[in-house]
This record gives sequence, structure tokens and C-alpha cells, in this order.
Amino acid sequence: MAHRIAVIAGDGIGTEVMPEGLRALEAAAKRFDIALEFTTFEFGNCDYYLEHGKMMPDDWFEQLKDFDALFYGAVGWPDKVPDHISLWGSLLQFRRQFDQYINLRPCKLMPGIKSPLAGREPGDIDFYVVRENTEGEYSSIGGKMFEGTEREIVIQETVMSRTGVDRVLKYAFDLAQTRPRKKLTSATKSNGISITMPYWDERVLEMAKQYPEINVDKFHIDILTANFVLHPDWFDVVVGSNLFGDILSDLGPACTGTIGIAPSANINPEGKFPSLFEPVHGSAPDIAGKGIANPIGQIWSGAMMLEHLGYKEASDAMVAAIENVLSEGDQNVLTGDIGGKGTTKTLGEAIADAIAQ
Ligand code: GGG
Repeated sequence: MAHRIAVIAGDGIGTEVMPEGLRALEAAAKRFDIALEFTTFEFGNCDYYLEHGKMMPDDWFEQLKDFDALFYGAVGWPDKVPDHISLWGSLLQFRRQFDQYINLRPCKLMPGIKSPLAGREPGDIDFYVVRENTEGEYSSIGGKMFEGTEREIVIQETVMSRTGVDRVLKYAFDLAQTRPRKKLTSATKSNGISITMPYWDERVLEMAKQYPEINVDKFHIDILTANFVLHPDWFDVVVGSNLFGDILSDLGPACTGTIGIAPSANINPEGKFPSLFEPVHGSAPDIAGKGIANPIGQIWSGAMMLEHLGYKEASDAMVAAIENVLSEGDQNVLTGDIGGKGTTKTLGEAIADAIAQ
């Protein structure tokens, strides 16, 4: 039976990189004889909001819940809809309602791409950021008082539940155990944020007792960001709260040359709900409509989706195809962010051809 994939391109360059993600997936499906059935949804974008006054129809959960996975582009077009409305009306609803509590974001310096960090070669940067994805600083608890007056007050709470913290830590420790270096770094700020972050640190120590073979360290987020730039080779699996994980998983790929190649998987590990696969980058309105966005983040996210669906060989072949095309370094194929003169389509087609062999 075919795997049913819901496709939501979203906004901006999401609509441009999505066709290349699908092209690559179709090439992999053909080569490895995998049945994929794609269904496109036209909601979850800012034009839908302008027409309907909401980002998605009221029955979006019913419409999507029985799919095997969601393949997602990018959301946001601040000139049309404020970012917090578009994000909370779409992507954050998927993560929360489908309990996609893991956001897995690989960060790898690929062959052929020049890191902005001097002297770094492929192999020097190869780690995962595991981001807590349903609570933390991204809570909807808070409010406003005396709005519009000089006494105006705004409050937004950080939420850490034992279940929420422990399950992301367990996932990260399990991942570290599968890696040769068996190393886990925790992102904290327990010197300044004096209730939630010490709690996070306590739960890390508690979880570490179950994983004596894992080498655990922790850094406050300020020096951790500095060390991403100065010593990216120190890291293997980095686990952080929703906000810290979000920041680190943009900074990490920036150290590998471009955020345009970075993929992510929003995972409901129990499989009770569909997981969602999307590039780390956003909708980039500044370059949207020009056909120059790098499609690799979308294609690599497709590879993560195939692995999640149980097709490791096909997933590896997609990543190998990305590496091959990058290694060839054809200026007419590569997009501008990685030093080429090509387009979203030239790069997407080259990768799909490489997957097809
Ligand atoms: N493809 C990812 C995307 O559209 N991201 C927009 C964004 O701002 N995301 C914030 C987040 O991941 O929390």
C-alpha cells in the first residue's frame, strides 16, 4: 500500500523548493520501488489567511491526521500577516496537536561547500541538534494588562513539564548512544534563568544515570553559541529547549556554509500522529519569486522522511546524491548561496538525476 504524504508548501520560497523536494522523492521512490502518494493542501499559507481570516480550516486536524507524514515548506510573509499569527496558526499547531515533540536537525559540513569558519573541512562539523518542540519558551501561557497605556504589562511563561523534558532528553541520549563518539551536550542558562533551567539541568543529570557510557557536558547558551563558531568539532548530539534548540539549529548550519541546506524532522516517535519534515529555513520573502532558493534543505528533509518511513537505503542514496552534486561543484548547477550561478531548478534536477543514477 502506498504511503500517504500530505504536502503543504506554505509561503515564499517554500513554494519554490517544494517541487524540487517532490522531484527528488519521486526519483528515489522509482529507484527503490517505494509507493508514495502525495496529496497537496492549499492551506497553511498567508494568502489563505487573507482570504479566510485564519491560516487553516477548522477541520485541518481531521483532514491530516491519517496521513503517514507531512512534507512541509516554509511559513511566513510578514507584509501580509504578522509572523506570530502565521506561525501559531500553522506550523506550531502541527507540532503541538500531532505531539511532534522531537525536532531533529542534523548539521553537517558537506563536501564542496566552504565553511565560513577558517580551516574547517567536511568531517569537522557533523552533529545533531535535538530541539524540544512542544513546550518550553514557546508556550501560549501569558497575557497583557493595561494594553495601550503607560502601565502596559506583557507576560509569557516558559513551561517545562517532567514528561516534556524527560522525553526529549531520552531521545537525545538514545541518539548519542548510536553515534561513535557517544557524546551529549546540554544547552542551558541555569545561572540566569533560575527556575526552569536548573530544573532542565537536574533532569539531564537524572537521565544521564541511565546512560553511563555517554559523555555528558553542558554549556550556558551564550558560551555555547560562541563554541559552535570556535569549536564546532566538539559537538555530537546537542539537546536544548524549544528556543535554544531553534537558535542553535540556525547557527549550526550557518557554520556549515548556508542555512539553505539544513533539514529537519518534527517527530512523534510513538507514531500515533504523522511526523512533519521541513527545511530549517523560513519563507525568505526577500528572495522569493526569483527561483534562486537552495532546494537542498527541502530535499534532505525528504530523505529524513523516507528514513522515518523505514527506507534507510533510499534515504542514504538521497543524501549521497546531494553530496555528489555538491562535490562536482558545477557553477551552472549550484545556487548562489553556495557559490554558483544556478537556480532552484538546476540544482533540484541535478540531485534528482543523481538519485535516479
Ligand atoms: N520551514 C521552517 C519555517 O518555515 N520556519 C519558520 C519559522 O520561523 N519557524 C520558527 C520555528 O521553527 O520555531
